[in-house]
Amino acid sequence: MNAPHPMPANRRIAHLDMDAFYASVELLRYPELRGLPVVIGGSHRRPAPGASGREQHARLRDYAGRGVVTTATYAAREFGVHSAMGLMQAARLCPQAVLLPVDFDEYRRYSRLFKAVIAELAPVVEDRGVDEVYIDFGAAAGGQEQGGRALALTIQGAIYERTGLTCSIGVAPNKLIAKMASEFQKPNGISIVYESDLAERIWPLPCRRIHGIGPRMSERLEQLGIGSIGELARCERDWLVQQFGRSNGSWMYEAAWGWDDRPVVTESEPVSMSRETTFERDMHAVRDREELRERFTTLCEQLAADLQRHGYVGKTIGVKLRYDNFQRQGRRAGAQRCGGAHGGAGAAGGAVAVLAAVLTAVLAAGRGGPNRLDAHLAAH
Ligand code: DCP
Ligand code: MG
Repeated sequence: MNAPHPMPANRRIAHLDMDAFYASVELLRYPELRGLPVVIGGSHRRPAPGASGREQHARLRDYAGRGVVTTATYAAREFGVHSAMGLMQAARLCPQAVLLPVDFDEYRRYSRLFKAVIAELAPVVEDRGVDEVYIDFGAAAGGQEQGGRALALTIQGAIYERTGLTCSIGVAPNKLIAKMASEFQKPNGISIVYESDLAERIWPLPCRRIHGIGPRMSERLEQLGIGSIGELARCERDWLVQQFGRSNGSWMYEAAWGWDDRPVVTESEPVSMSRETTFERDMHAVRDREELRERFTTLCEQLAADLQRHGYVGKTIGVKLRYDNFQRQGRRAGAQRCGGAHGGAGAAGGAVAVLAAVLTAVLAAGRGGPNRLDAHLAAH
């Protein structure tokens, strides 16, 4: 079997991702916590300025509420704590962890700072959110040396010097592989991957490590007996198209073969941001109204948090309900748009209220059995 497309020769693209970003920024403020399990999340008060010593900090064991872990230091991750886990569950795993509230303004400030350092060393950088970027090493001085290791080390060192923060960098022939490679040696790691490393370093990984294969798709792949990327690469493209539809099937086949020709784009202001979910069973618009409402509210909250994290405000809000499975996903129904969300649609409360109203309207139209719900918030 041959790879579907050769990768363009000599492309070197880096993916840089900050280590435990929010937590690491907090450690700059509270150096006495370095090396300890620290969890960021919840909305309690931070200690009074000027207070010092470990005793002043809240402990996870004293937490009561429904907040989730935003991120955790590597010391806390050793206890099994991870992003998106409930704080109460995290408290059972690591009661002694220090709990700090989030401070988006401070994280955004450091985000701008580390990106400014990179911009001085490489001209083509794509912003991918608060703590990650792609860098075109082909366009940067020295970017090809040692497969990119020399420039990666320079960037890592400069960021540390100017911010006190560490990051991990993957350098590869394309974005897809670079994104996977930046995780290979976290924290403070550099991984250089060549096209010829595909079978040895990429194929043993589970399919969900491909950016774009989420929990649902990877579950479906598991059901089909496909666990690793190598197993995915051995599937016939046509068979994958039958299972997942033309666009998804072809894309995942090419991804498994490490093929990706997306360029590094300097201006990456998103046109829209969205969250979506797929139900385990078909839902009925009337009978399952309450469950739909709950699931929908969760999506809205996630979306509002995404917007907040990236510092965006939405102007237009839309909802899509999908009534079919992967094979026939083109048959969309119930698409609605709502443009009346001016003045703070980016705020969580506003987005949730407007989107909930749109959903009610969609459901009132009386379509039964959606098995997929997409909530889209478009900022034009
Ligand atoms: N974040 C969040 N909600 C999540 C995941 C992450 O708000 N479910 C925030 C907190 C993170 C930041 O985004 O600090 C960056 O996300 P990463 O996935 O890169 O996680 P970290 O940088 O914290 O850790 P890692 O060292 O694994 O990259
Ligand atoms: Mg990170």
